[in-house]
Amino acid sequence: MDIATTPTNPEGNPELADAARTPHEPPVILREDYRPFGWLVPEVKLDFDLGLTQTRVRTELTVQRNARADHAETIRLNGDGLKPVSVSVDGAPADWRMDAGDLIVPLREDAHLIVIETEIAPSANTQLMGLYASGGMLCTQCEAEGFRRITFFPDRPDVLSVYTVRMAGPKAVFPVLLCNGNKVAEGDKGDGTHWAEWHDPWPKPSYLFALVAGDLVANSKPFTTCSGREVECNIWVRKEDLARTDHALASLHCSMKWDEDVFGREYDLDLYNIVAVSDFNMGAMENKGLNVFNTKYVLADADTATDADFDAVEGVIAHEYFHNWSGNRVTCRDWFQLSLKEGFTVLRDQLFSQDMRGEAVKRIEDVRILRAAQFPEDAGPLAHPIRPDSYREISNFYTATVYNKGAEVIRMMRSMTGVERFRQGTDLYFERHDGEAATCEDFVKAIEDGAGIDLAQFRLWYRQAGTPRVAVAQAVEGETLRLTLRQTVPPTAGQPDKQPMPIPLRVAVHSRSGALGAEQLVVLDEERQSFSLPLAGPDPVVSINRGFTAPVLIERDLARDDLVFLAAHDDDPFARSEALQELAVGHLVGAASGTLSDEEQAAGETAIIGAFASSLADNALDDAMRGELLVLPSETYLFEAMAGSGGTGERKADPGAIHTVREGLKAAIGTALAAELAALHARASAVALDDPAGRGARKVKTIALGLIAAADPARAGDLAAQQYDAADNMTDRQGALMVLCGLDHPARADKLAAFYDRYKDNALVVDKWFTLQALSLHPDVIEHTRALADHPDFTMKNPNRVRSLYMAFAGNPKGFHSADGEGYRMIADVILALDPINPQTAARFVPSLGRWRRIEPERAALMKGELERIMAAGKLSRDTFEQVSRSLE
Ligand code: 0A1
Ligand code: ZN
Repeated sequence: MDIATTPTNPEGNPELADAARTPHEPPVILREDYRPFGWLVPEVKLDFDLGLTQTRVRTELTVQRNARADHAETIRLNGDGLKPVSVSVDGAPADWRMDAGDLIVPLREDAHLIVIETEIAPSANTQLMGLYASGGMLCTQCEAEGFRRITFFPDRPDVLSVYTVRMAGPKAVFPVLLCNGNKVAEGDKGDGTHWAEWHDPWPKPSYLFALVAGDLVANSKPFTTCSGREVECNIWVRKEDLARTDHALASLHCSMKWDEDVFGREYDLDLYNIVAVSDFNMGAMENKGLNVFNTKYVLADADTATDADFDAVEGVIAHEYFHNWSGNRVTCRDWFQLSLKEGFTVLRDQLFSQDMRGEAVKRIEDVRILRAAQFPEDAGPLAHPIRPDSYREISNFYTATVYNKGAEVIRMMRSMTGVERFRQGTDLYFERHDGEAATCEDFVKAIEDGAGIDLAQFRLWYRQAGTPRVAVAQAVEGETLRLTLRQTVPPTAGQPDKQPMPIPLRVAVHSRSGALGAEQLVVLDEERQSFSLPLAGPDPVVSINRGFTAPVLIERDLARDDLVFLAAHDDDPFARSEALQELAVGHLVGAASGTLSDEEQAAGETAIIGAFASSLADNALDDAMRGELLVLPSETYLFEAMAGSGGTGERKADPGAIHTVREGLKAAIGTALAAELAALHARASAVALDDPAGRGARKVKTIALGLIAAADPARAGDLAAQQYDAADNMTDRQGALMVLCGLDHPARADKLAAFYDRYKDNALVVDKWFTLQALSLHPDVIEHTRALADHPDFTMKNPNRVRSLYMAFAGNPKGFHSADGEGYRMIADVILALDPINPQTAARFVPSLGRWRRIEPERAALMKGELERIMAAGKLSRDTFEQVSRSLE
């Protein structure tokens, strides 16, 4: 069925919604059906009687008719799995009824007080949405539609209320009681229970509500804001984790300062609490004044966390902090506008991390993530614009498209206006919409007005899905180079025809003589357009999309030598790494498709080995950047390149062939550069943990080991075992184990056992132990993964653990794409087993199977067969139903 034409919307048309609400056909919500809610809820009072197995909630809603909405005789209060214990309006029992989980209460006057009592069972809540128990504490997750699992409420982001919350519970179980805003009162009842009252002065939508009760301790340090206000900052964790919270706290302070300096945003409460919980569906949540975090993004020390983990903690802490303005002070009108807060906040956290750790390497990493996660999404059945038009389950739209492509779209605006004018635009946005629930259109208009730029055509980026392709042709004309660009935006589900979009590209025309051309920005806004650019010298070589100014695929046939030249000499470090990637993609896709002659095969390999040799020898590079230049394109990205445009193309990706040629190239590099790689490994191994060059050294150390392993497994196994034994940090230990896991080396089992033994009490490190084995290049990876599912530490109830084993496996091309379909079957079984427990996490496994159309026919049939098997199982959650049905359309 075409989801975009299913005429059902529970807000706008309850009758139709009911008819469609069978377990098999959850209704489709349409963006164009948005209507303001009939009632305002200026004030909410909540009273919680807390217990792990049973919690009683008393809700007082002050409601007023919304003059800007149609007249309503009733109020619809959303509920999910709730039964009202009592409902009263203005002190008298109400004449309520239920409709598909929602509570409908008749209201006659313009203002009322509604009081509702509900009872919930936190420890039975395995979905981890609403109020749930985690490791003996209680916590909440309300975005997007979790508040309706706590109490009946208009659970939509355009209803903003001031919350006052009182909670009481047994002191021994819940010594710490936290909520949004500030604590205004507390007391002891003298019977073993205590209570606290919290007030949040900032009106907020229900998705930003949070409550935490548990046995926690805090690492605290105040931050003084630019206007001199002192903010108490706390990182709350279990006692045994306290020693690993310094990095999170420091990252929070850096974020607070950076947002003042770069975006002029000051924090607006006297308290900022972050709580780490072990059971969490996502990374973290920006609840006002009380962020709830997955422990993975809080806890870090050198013994248990890698350098990449440290970076991730810094990035997620920053992301949630930046939401205080881009998300909380200015929130979203409806969930179709999700990219308003997420795209903008991702851009803000990326810019922050660029400033903290160096622009080029961070940009390369972010582009790698975009290509690995978002490009495949945009080319597959789940493609959607950054502002989607319809959904059945909003949880399915927390995607790389809404987040990462959303950030790229705003980054393009910034590239076109320049940093200063962009800041004028964001200042105007925050000023104009502070305290409001805004739309993506409001954002674009504010940038237009504040920065003084016409974005009329640019708005297409919000509407059109699919990664644009830009074909590049060049011709020398006298003293200039004529650059001809042609764009195509591929057809995607429900969008067969596309219009050309403005595509900003930073370009420079270098000369093979060595002269480097000046950079300029061109904006391609027609289907086909030519630009005249000055020549820097003879034999021009075009460096295009420098810094990745636009999220597009560049298509061109640049001579191998030109790419080698750019890889060695381009003055933009990003462009250097791009040239190497382009060289490797062209070669590997050609090799996997069997279209290369023996000479081409040899010449390609020689060129890539030469480029790797230059990167190894170039003393001007630091190791962090060198590491980027020594990484081959991921297999997922190679699938995309091999499958060609739009998914309807003739050529299909062959995962088996891609894996073989990529491993073959690694082996060729490892053989040709054996001495250089061994020297690099030795040099890097001598750098101390706290040396400023230590991070880069640790990065190249394991990359070198991986290349050596492809060429000489026995030697690499010995080196890896040495690296493991010598390690005084997790980066080296995990790197050594990663390489060993892929080998049949005697040290493999020993080191895996030693690692488990050392860290068996640390859940986050045990997650790594599962991941290392599920991600490995070992020929028996499927059997290993299956055996790990029976390990006593494995559980389907903890999302981190499920992801550590199965998300890792689904991302391991060797195991997942095993030609007999065993990998596909395993992931389909996981989806079926997990769906009744945690549908949100189950649905996240569907996209890996959903790529079947772009894969060679035999594997495609196996993947599709598994999707059909899931569909036939019936009684699927909304989440999984939507993803599987879209993947089969
Ligand atoms: N707004 C959060 C992401 C998030 C979304 C849904 C969740 O529910 C399980 C949790 C977190 C962010 O962007 O960080
Ligand atoms: Zn976010």
